[in-house]
Amino acid sequence: MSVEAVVEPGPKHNVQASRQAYYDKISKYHMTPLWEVLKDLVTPEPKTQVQPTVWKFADVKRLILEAGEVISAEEAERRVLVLENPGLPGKSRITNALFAGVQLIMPGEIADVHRHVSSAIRFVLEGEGAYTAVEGEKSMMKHGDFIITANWAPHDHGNPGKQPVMWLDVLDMPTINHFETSFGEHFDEKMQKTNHEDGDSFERFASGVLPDGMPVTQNRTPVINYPYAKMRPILERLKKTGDIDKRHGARMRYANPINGGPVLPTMGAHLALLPKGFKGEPYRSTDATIFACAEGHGTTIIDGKPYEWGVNDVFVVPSWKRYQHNPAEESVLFSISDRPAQQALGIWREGN
Ligand code: 1HN
Repeated sequence: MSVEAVVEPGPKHNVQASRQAYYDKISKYHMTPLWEVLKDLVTPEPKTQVQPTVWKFADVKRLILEAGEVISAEEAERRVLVLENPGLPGKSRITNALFAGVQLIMPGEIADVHRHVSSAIRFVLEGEGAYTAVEGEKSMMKHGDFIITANWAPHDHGNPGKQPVMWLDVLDMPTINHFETSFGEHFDEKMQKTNHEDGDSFERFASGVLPDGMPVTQNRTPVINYPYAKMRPILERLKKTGDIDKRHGARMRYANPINGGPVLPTMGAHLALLPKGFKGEPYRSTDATIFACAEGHGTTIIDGKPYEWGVNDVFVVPSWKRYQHNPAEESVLFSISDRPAQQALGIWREGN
């Protein structure tokens, strides 16, 4: 006779029924039993709804150009297609902590001045002749440029050029809304007065000198644009001297030049060159990471499955999922995540 056969169903049923009655009773007092949910709250490893996903630029471009016919930048305020993670439908986010979208600005359009608590970064995908103005600096946007719009920085965009211009927007908005600390406001003027010429903050703060007396405690970079034209040759230097990480390739971290910290307290970014023939070793970390391909094409194995990417494609690796990069030719990947926030809280981990 099996053990189960001697256990009477009655008492067990009574235990469950009496527990449920107890739960119903305490729920009226806004209390619930931790022991029923503890295993979901404290897991042996990070649990995530985020799904590895690739957004192919051919699709994104075709569809956002269509949005250009449906709504003007002015009406939309910001004409952005949200890259919504299929594991987080309706949540306007690509990872739990970060928003990502692709923005289009057509020739002759402007997106007028506003500011908000959410910090934003832009990574320029396609088109030339548009600018973004941030804190009085007007910055022309070119493919691969990495542009910072810090917490509460006034910003507006415009396209006096001839081509549609598209870029990746990443914001820490889900994090700001998690803390319920969102404020935002519009300015009366459509364009900021810009008394700082293009490239001013890069030359002023990232040239190995600083304006005398400048405090070095600022937790965000003073640089508005890290131009691809300045970054790309540095990757070439790393490659030439063999400074190639076995997991990440020849990789740089975008730094706050006044103290070496991350560009923003909530978001950090890297730029990596994956040499021809590179076979990345496996890596994982607790910061779910958004990648954008600036050059080349290849495959990234995420959690055992291949995801193919090419120029301007965007893909996301969830927290703690193992990944390996396999470029099919020399390639450059931009990446961004909430790593600085996790590190500030002492909860960031990496592994292989
Ligand atoms: C925003 O202000 C911009 O200024 C882009 O270009 C995307 C997504 C959510 C909230 C604000 C921009 C945004 C955003």
